[in-house]
Amino acid sequence: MEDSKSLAAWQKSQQFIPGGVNSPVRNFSKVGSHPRFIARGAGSKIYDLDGNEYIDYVASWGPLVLGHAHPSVVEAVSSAAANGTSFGAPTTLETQLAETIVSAVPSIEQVRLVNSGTEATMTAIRVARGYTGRDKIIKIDGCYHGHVDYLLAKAGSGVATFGLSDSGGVPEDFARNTLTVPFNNPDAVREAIEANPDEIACLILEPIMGNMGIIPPQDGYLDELREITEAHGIVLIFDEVITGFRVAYGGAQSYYNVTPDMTCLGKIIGGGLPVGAYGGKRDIMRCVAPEGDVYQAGTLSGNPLAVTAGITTLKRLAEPGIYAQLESSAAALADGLAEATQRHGIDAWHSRVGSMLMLYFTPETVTDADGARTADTERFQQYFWGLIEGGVYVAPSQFEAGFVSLVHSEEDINKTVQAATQALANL
Ligand code: HOZ
Repeated sequence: MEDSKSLAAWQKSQQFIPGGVNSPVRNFSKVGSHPRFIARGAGSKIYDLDGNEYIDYVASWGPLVLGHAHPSVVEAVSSAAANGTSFGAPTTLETQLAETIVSAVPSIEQVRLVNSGTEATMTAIRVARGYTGRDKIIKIDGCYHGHVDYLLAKAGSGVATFGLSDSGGVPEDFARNTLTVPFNNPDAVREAIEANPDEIACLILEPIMGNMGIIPPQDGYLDELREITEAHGIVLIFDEVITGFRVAYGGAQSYYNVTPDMTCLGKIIGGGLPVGAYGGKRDIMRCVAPEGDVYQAGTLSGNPLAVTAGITTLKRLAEPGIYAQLESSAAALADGLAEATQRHGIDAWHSRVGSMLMLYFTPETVTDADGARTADTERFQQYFWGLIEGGVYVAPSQFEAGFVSLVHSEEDINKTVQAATQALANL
């Protein structure tokens, strides 16, 4: 496969950008090569500089549920741009997106728009601390909440891909108030709370782990977390940056019918432009400045282009039958992959919730981060290149989710299963 233009682009980018990329997991070093530089995307496909076409399951790491360059999004963003790209003053577009989010997401009575998921989680925790007057927080091993200093302990995504236990540059003092417990283990949460009575401000988690592959909550786990946190006055925060508007219009909290106190959003609500949001109960959100004393601000927060792309995307997702379509395309893909691993006698754990899916190369049943860590990353690397050769683009990491979008056709799914079957046969 021709890749000389991508290689040249990467050689140049490395001179000016660390690792040649603006986010570590985009670098292909963990699959032993250099990244493909993308020239353009259309629908379910992306095209690299060398003209190779791929069926894309990265979907910009989740946001592009409508596919690349969706005509309505492109048109809406173009006309918004013609009216000015940023004002640093309120627009009614922001209220429109906020109202849509409040009507869709059960836990959100008020919401603040920011520029990234990292900003959303960082601020939600600050608000929870301000609201409770407590300092300590509980996070889950393998959950990734962006690159916030004190949340990088035992994080997923790039931290897991690069085999780091946490990040350099974070003073021990910053992480002193972060307690980490395993996923799907409510007793571990109880123990952490008992050991730190009246000291825990919040428990933050991805209700479906999406940065360590895909790990769904076991039956009753989220309900138990809801009960425990409520009993101790601890703010329960769902990080739905990935799952929000992805597994259901109301996110994982409506899918599992468990309502947290606060929710963080990003990705899909920006329709492929930079955005984040945090929201929750009105009495908690009242702590945010200028109403309260918890400060958070941003020059480009609520940016008209990002907000317009978000509104246009959510409008489409609100149409009837959308989530059933995502479910049936993703189920067809997952079934095809499961059949292929079985046919070739390959140890694999297949995980899927709605249109998020993962194939782990492990004989284990993956229920937490330690289970995910048993996956054979060498095997993943070979599989990854088999897919690339077959014209299928997935994240260059065993620990990053795959996303099916509304534009993946039956033909795309069949071609993907064929490419995967060939890749598995060659392992
Ligand atoms: N944290 C994102 C993946 N879970 C990385 C996004 C990117 O590198 O673009």
